[in-house]
Amino acid sequence: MTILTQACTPFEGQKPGTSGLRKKTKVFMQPGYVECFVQSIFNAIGGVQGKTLVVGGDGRYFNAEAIQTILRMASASGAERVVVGRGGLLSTPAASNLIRQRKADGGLILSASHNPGGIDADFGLKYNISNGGPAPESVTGAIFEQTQSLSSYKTLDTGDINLARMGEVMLGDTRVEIVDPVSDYAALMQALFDFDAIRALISDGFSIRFDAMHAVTGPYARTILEDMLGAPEGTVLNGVPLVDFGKGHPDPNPIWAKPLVDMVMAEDGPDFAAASDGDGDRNMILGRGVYVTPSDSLAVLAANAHLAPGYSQGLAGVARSMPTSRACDRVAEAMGIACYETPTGWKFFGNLLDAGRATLCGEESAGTGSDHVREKDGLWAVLLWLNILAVRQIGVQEILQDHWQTYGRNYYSRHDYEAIATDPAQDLMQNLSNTLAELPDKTAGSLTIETADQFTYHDPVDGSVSHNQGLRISFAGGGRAVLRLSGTGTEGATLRIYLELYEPPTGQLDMESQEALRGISAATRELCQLTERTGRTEPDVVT
Ligand code: VG1
Ligand code: CO
Repeated sequence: MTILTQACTPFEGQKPGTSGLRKKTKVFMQPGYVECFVQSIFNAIGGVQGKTLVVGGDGRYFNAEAIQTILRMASASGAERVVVGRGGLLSTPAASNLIRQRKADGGLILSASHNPGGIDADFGLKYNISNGGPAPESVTGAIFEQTQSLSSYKTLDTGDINLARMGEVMLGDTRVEIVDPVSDYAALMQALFDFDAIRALISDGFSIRFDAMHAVTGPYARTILEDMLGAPEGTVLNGVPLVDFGKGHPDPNPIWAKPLVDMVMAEDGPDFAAASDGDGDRNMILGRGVYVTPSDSLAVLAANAHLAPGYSQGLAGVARSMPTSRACDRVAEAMGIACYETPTGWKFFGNLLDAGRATLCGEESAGTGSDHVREKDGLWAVLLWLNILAVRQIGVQEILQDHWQTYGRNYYSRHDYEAIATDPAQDLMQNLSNTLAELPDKTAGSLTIETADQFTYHDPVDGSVSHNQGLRISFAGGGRAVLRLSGTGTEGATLRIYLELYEPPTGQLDMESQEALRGISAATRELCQLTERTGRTEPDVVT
């Protein structure tokens, strides 16, 4: 096997976004595209000579090919060991766990997560550091810088290796270890949760459904829910990972997982249902007749986590992304623990988790996790819910009611306006940003504005500062709107408008969410001149 040094010219736009580099699959399939990005990662982290890496992905179209490319390149650059999931599969939380368990130097995760897969859909690649978490901005910035001046990459003059067989193979001087993607992760879950209690709940007739959306969690959910916890066969729906996710959109929300929502809304529906996304780091929680917003889920988990063995000592603190509702803040306040507010994207939680300041973290986009790994974790959230339900012996609906009666209710919804042309979307944000200082005390729609600002994050651990992380507007009467542009899309711009209204325990707790938020939505659309600037009147996706 010979090491080849191939000349290359930089590709434009290899800039990691909220969670790694995401582009159309065909962009990634251009000759040299993956190679240039991977070499830039290696260069940015000081090379991989003698290092151990973890590599795996969500199984989408082009996953296997890209992994072979990465393995050849890791070998050509002198990596000592690469740990790969069998078949190239690793859920994002399982990859994070493997990086930590094996004390690897880092990992490459191939996924565009909740974005659809297939030759005409999306692909993604991201680098995680040795704590198991997504590379922080200092590293992603260095990677981007490398992509702009790269002139060559190194690879190996050899064919593909067989990823279907577990065990070790040598690729040049690099030891490639192909591991079962599920077992280490399942063992971690067993250490955190009371599997006996959950097994008893299920054998008592508590019925559950888990929709893996033909994405990576199928094998994990089957092993854990059906094999280890005794849920009947068929509990896991769409459990076989497919390269195009069965042409679905692997985003676990009431829009893209509608069949599951319809199921729990039926009279004879299951007691509990959940779904996860393409790479297994998101979760949607449902109970019979009820959808739990991710923001409420985080708050409920924070209030009840001590009921699970892994968290019986209590929580050091909680953290949420800025647009996530402030429901968990109230729990933290009542518990006397800190609550941190970070920008969108899991990479911002890493320092807080490493420093032991936060135990639980969450995002409104269906991401919840804890210090057990350094990624959000879909099945973990499902198991924590099941553990809590097993201990409390009441339904999801009752848990929510009880929560709202104790802490009040944060009505919440996100409205997405997708595939807007980039210029008008940026102008809209810029224009609103320019007027922020004048907004307090003005009225919009029927509401009075109290405060308006641009969110800047000061990382309390390493002192780094991240600017322009979203526009925040608060209204008299407990309402809030947040506006930001998505950093994971691959087509034009997606404007996300996050809406929130707080009702105290003595207030109205049983409104329909969209109804409760109507005034805030109208005021925000007026303020940002949505229709004038984008031609849009209604959101494409409401979650
Ligand atoms: C979205 C979500 C964000 C999440 C990110 C990655 O980012 O809003 O909360 O961390 O996706 O999730 P954006 O920039 O499009 O709003 V995953 O599961 O797609 O890796
Ligand atoms: Co994901």
